[in-house]
Amino acid sequence: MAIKVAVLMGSDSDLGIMENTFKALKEFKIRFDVKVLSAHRTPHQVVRYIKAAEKKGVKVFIAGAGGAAHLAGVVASHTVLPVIGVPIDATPLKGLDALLATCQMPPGVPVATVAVGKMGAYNAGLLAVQCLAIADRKLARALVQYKKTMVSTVVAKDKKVQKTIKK
Ligand code: RP5
Repeated sequence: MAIKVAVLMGSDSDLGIMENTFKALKEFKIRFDVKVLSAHRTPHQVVRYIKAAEKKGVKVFIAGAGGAAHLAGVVASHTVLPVIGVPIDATPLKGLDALLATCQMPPGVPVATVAVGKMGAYNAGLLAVQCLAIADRKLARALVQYKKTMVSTVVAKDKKVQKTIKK
């Protein structure tokens, strides 16, 4: 199966968070590429990577970065493929800096920005799966099943809570 998703991160220090993106992609058996590249420290390599990924058949980019997090925005400026941005809590501003830098894009260059940190990183993977599922019925069915499982999980949690409070 071809690589459909490219996951970029600004530094190796983002890996612990971005592993949550890998988790979501793996749950749906999506093959993905991972690359550490920085919008500020390796600007030319970022552009080269995007072009090579497009040629390889990548359909969605995910970019995680902290601080002045311009990685997702820069990726979006060089492609017409969907770009999902993951703001990472890497500075004393606790991710608020990265959130604003990732989501406050000018009209014409959208970045689908998820929540700061690991919840957002997981959802970025899931959102990429949802993008791919538009043209993949099997994947769409797997997503429907995923939602059903979520329902049963919450129902089971409720049962547990109900038992606990009746004691
Ligand atoms: C950002 O700066 C990276 O995405 C990372 O979140 C943060 C710190 O990078 P390092 O100094 O750990 O390389 O560009």
